[in-house]
Amino acid sequence: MISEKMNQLINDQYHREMFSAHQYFAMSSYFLDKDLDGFANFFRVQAEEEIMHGLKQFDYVHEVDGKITSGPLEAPENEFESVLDVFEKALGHERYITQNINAIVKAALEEGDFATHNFFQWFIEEQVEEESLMRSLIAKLKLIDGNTSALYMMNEELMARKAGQEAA
Ligand code: OFO
Repeated sequence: MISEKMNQLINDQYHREMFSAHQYFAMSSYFLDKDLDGFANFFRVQAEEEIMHGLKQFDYVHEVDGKITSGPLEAPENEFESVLDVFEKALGHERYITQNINAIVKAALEEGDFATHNFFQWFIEEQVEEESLMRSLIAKLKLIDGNTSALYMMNEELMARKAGQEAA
C-alpha cells in the first residue's frame, strides 16, 4: 500500500519520463531532418528507454496498490541552434530528472516507505549513467569543434546504438 503523497510524486515522475521520451523523439526528428541519421538513432533509442522508465514506474505504482492518473504532457522543444545545443539541452534535462528522482527517494525515506526507496535505487544509478553519457558526448562534440568529417564519423558510431546499449 502506497501513501497518496508518494503515489502523487511517482505519478508526476511517470509524466516526466514520458515527457523525456516526447522531447527525445523531437530531437531525433530534428536530426533526421538534417540527414544526421546516427544522431537521430541515438535519440530514438534514448526516447525508447524513457518509455521503459515510465512503464517501470507505472507497473510499480499498481503493484503497491496505487494508481497512475494520466494527464497532459508539455510540448517539447523542436528547434535547436546546433548539434551541441541539443546535447547540452539533453544534459540539462537529465539533471532536472535527477533532482526529481532524488526528491522522491528523500520523501520515501522520510515517510518510511522503504519499498519505494528501494525501487528508486535503480533510477539513481540510471541517472548517474545518463548524465555521464551526455557529458561524454558533449566533450566529444567540443573536441570535434564543427569538423565535418569528425562529425560524420560520430554520426556513424551513434548509428550502431541499440536499445539497452551505451553509446560509443
Ligand atoms: Fe528517465 O532518465 Fe532520462 O529522463
